[in-house]
Order: sequence, then structure tokens, then C-alpha cells
Amino acid sequence: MKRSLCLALLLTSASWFGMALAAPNSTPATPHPTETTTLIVKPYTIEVNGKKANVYRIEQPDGTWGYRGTEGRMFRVTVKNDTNVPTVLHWHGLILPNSQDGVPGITQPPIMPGQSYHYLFPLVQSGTYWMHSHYAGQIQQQMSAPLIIDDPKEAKTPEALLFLSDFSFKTPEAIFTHLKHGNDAMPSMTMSDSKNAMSGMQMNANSHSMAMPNNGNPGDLYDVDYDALLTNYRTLDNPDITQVKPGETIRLRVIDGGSGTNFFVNLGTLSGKLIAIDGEAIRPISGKQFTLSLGQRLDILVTIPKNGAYPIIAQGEGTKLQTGIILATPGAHIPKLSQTASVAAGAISTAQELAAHAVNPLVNKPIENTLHVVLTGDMSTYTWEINGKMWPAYVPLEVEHGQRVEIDFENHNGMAHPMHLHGHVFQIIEINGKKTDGALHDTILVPAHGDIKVILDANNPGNWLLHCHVLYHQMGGMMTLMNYIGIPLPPKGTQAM
Ligand SMILES: [Cu+2]
Repeated sequence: MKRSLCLALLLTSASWFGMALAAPNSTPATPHPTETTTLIVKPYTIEVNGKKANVYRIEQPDGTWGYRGTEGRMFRVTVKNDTNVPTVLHWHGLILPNSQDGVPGITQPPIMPGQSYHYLFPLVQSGTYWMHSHYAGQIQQQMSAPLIIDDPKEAKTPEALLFLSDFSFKTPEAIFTHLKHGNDAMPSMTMSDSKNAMSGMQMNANSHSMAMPNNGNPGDLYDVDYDALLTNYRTLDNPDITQVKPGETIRLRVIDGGSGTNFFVNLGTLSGKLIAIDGEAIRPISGKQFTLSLGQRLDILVTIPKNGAYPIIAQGEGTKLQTGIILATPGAHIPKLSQTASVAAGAISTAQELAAHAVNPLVNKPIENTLHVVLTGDMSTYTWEINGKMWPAYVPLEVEHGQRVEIDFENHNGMAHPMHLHGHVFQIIEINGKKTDGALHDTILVPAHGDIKVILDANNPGNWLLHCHVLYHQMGGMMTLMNYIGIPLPPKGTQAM
């Protein structure tokens, strides 16, 4: 059973690989080298606010967090589940065969405790990507890691990683139940949880009224009061310090790997150039502050002017909580940084998206199929829908292989939704009625009461999830499938997370 499954995967990948990578003038005899590794998913302990916290980590046998690969190579990876819970890993942003996408019930069964699962696919992109659990609420328990793919033709520059996340001492299930049923339903509370239940009650007062329907309320920037924001597993009490030299240009790779937080990235006294969004090159945008939503990535170049310490701070949308790293030259005085800013951050605007233009836009082609994606929800019942349906009662979005497709996202909520489509890259063409020759993305923040139009080429057959990357909205039903006509749909009731 297992061997035949592996063979099927190999055949699917191999034929797809031939299609995707054999450029007309390439020498067919040249084999594409294979990168082989193991990624171990395991329990991990970190310290947050002076307390031990049990989370997860995805690392190679030598302890390296996540993976760094090279474009043009086959990626052969064994994912080993060394936890006591089932899991599945999804390769966020990668264009790969549907069978390798890592969605439970749709592309594979869950990987049970102690078991391994083999993936094999070509790396056809380069840039900043990430991997994360697509099972239950594990993404909130830090079951995620960077996935960086180098372009072999590109010169190496010094880098700094900012893998941003949010942290709660509560379980994702407890948070979701609380969001759904309010204060009277904290399940199986322990002594230490009772304090968290208190902060849960403050959630009502601080973030927004959970008893009010979300529609029509423009002030909804987040749903959950987290205990801390993290960068590379650390709080600002003890941040990562990246050694730099005066005159050096550093490539910041910023990943929003949280479960419910969009971020403002502040460069402090440095000036930056945003050169890529979601791994795809854009015409550089200069600035001191940039924004990213859950699931998205930014590549920003900063030049170190002189000796010193340069904090790079990411503040959560709508909150005072902040996180980050420090770039420091040798011997520089390292400042003490607070985990809270003096003022809460506002809402992320569409300014950066309107200013962003792809270096390699999609070729001009008539639209052959327009898909409508209407986002609705109700805070009082904490239900979230796409086209009036909650997963798993979805109605698939149907495309035909080869079509140029437009997706019109229309958000009826007072809250923005970071919408992620698996297995494809799309280009923004309209933002709140304004036409643009925008950036390429795999995840786009659809503004509150706003709309976004994107285009893509349907050239990767399969069943591909389209969902909100706010974990609790996804749990609350905001998920559907883009189905290629002719590919059988998964069985009714499939959870897919
Ligand atoms: Cu959402």
C-alpha cells in the first residue's frame, strides 16, 4: 500500500516535473539534481513572559529550523511526526503537484504519531516561502518553519530572518470555543487556564464586542488577545540579534506565520526597499514601514549606515503588542526593548498594494472564467462563509484546465480577510474599484467592506483550497475548493484541516 502510494507520487511528480521544467532550449539529457532531507516535527519548549511554553518545531536532523533549497531541483523530503498528535505539512506558496500539497483528507491522510510521509516535487520558484501544519489549530502552536528557495543565478547577500508569529498560553481549541460560545464555555480549564480565562474576558472589552454582529463594524482588526508576539520563537525580552557590518546591505526575509495577526514592519532609523512580496519580485518600493498579512512574506533590503544597533520591529495590527529582531554591528550597545508599543497600531491600508507592481506580470490574455468569492460572517455565532456556505458545506469554484481565470473577492465584513489560494500564483488587477497592474501573490488581504480582483492561469490541475488564513476564521468555515473540472471532488464532510 505504502509503496504503491510512493510510486504514484513519484510518477505524478515526474511527469509534472518534465512539463514544468523542460524549457524549449534545455538539454533533455541533463538530470535535475535532487535535494533529499528529513524534516522532524517535534515538541519544543520556549519561554514566554517568564513562563515555559510547550509548542512545536519543524527541523532537520542537524537541528536546522525549516529548509533552504535551490530553484530547479527536485525536493525529496521525509516528514517524520515525532509528536503525539496527527499532523500534515503544507508548503505555503509553492506551485507543486496537487498530490504534494499537504491538505488532510484532500491530498493525503494525516501523518499519525511516530509515522513518516514522503513528498517529492520540483522547486520551480525562488524566494521566501514557509511550511506549516494544515491540521487542526497546530499553526497557533508554532508548528511552522521558514522555507527559503535560492535562485542559483542570484548573488548571495547577507540576510536576517523575521519569522513572525503570535502566541497564547490557551489551546487553539479553547480559543475557538470561547470565540464561538463566549465566556460561559471555557472547556476543561486548569488552574493556570483560569487566569487566561480572565484575559479572555478582557477580549470582549478590549478588541471589540463579540456579541455584536461583525457586519457594519469597521473597528474589527483582530479577534484574539494573544499573550505575546514572537519573532523566530522569541519575545522582545530576549530577541534574536543578527550581526551586521557598517556599509553592508541586508536582505530581511519577513514571514507572517501567525494564527491571527497582521503586521506593520518598522525599520526604525533605517530606510528599506521592498523588493519581493510572497516570493515574487516587485519593482522596489522605498520606505520605513511596510505591512504584511497572515501567510504573506516580504523581502526588504536595508543598508547599515554605521556602527550601532538597529531594531526591526513588527507591531500587530490593532494592538500595542510588538516583536522583532536587532541588527547590530560588533560591540554595539544592545537596547532594552518593550513588548508593547505606546500606541496601538491602526488598520492596514491598501496603500502598499496599490504601490506594488510585479516585475514579471502575467501575460495579457482575455478572461475566460470569472469566479465570485463573497466573504461574509457573523461575530455573534462566530461563523464565517464563502458565498454563503461554511466548510465543509462548500460549493466548489470550478475552472477548466488552461483557462485565464479572474477571481473577484467581495468582503461584506467589517474585518479584513487574508485569503490564500493553494498551488497557484495570482496577480492583483483591481483594489476597491481602482485598476492596477499589481503584485503577484498567493495570499491577499481583502480589506474590510472592500473588494479585490485577481487573475491567474489555471494550469495546475487538482482540488486546491482557497481559505482565510486567520486560523479561527478557517476553523469557523471560511474555506472552499477551486476544482478543475474532471477531477473528482473529495468525499462530503472532509475536514481539510
Ligand atoms: Cu478571515
